[in-house]
Amino acid sequence: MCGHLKSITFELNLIKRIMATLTDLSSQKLIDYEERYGAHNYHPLPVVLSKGEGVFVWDLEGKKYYDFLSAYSAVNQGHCHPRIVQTTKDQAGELTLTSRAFYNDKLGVYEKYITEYFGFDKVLPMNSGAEAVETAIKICRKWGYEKKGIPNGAAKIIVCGHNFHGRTVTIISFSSDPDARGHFGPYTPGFISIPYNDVSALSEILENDGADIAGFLVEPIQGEAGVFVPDDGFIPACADLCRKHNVLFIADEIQTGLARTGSLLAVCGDCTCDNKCEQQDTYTRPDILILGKALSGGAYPVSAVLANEHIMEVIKPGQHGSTFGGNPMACAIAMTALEILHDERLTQNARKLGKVFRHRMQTLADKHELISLVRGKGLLNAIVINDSPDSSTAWDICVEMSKNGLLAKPTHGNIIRFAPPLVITEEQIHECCDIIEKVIKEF
Ligand code: IF1
Repeated sequence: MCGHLKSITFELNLIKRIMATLTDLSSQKLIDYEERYGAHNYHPLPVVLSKGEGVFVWDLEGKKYYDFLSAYSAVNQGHCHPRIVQTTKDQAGELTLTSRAFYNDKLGVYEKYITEYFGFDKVLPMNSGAEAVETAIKICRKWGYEKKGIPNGAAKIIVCGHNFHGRTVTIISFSSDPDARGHFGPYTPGFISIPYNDVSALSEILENDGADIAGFLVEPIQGEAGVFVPDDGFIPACADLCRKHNVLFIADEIQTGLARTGSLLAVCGDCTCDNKCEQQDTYTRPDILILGKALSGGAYPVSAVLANEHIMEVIKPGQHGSTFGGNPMACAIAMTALEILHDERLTQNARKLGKVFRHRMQTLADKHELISLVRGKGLLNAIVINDSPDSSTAWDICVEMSKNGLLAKPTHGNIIRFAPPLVITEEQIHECCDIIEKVIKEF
């Protein structure tokens, strides 16, 4: 009976798709609509997706693709994970939003769950990643004045070159990307940029200027910069320096966290435990941890800032908040999304299949001049295409891969990022490597 229903649903969907192509809403029409009515702040690959399940997405014409972007690592748990879909449906029929003017019956439970999961005293719930980064900056500055004793208005936060932390005015104020910041000034002051992966640059600034520095904000692996993995000792050394100078170590794990890089958080290094961190002394613990994206498995915008009491207590009623932050939908979905990481051992899967993927890509790179470098950790990987960043080679390769049933997107012109949902199997990884190999060979 169940199988019968499934095939009817499938056929209905197929008919719907055929209808869509025959009527007004063909892919080209929808692309034209975006062109005509939407702001041109993106340049998408020309596929129009209308369905997702696990590692797969389908376009309007019914063509099936492996998703190797995972909405920039937001769908680590796979598209439309049945447990997340069920939680969303259940909660949508109960209560969606109260604002924080009143208590709701999910927030406290979620706060207990997520703080125990990551081993922090407190959480501040927000929605988008950029909001969570802004929140961390506000907490850090306030801590600087009220706990460290920095003169009011003088607090500085150290950031790294080629960072990506979001798109608000304050965040782009410390971006080094001309597109991200150009003509959006005047810029927010109070940030000092040092090169990424440069411990001595951090040490020097802290020695010379440490008294006015409140925090150091860093991505444990730089995503937008093209999956740039720092040297092994970089993160622990930075954390040690911060501790020595009474500076908050702030980790933006919006993209790298939640099993993506083969550990629960990228700052956990080689630790494979997948919740309730038990090795807090051995591995680097940020003073402030920022999460987003996969915290909802892609079903809802959910972000969070975690810290211990002596830091979080600087925020008092009326000093920060958001209409949607901590809403019951977000709380229910986030708990399910975190449970899935643990129950399906996605950390371990990402670690194991990441090695398989990089090995296949390295073998390919050794044989083909078109690939000059393979890098990454867990299932956050990239290949560098041996052509100028101004060339269209990487874009053309991505278009060709999409025709062969695999979706990935170039970044910085000549880098292709590969980040499939973490529920992918070894067999599927090999099939995807075959597709990439075929396209590279024919190129
Ligand atoms: C876009 C990249 C990924 C992030 C880190 C904060 C945020 C992000 C480390 C802000 C967001 C996104 C946003 C997306 C492109 C994307 C991205 F290419 F820019 F680098 F993932 F790879 N910190 N990253 O990666 O989170 O406010 O977007 O929820 O189109 O801007 P958000």
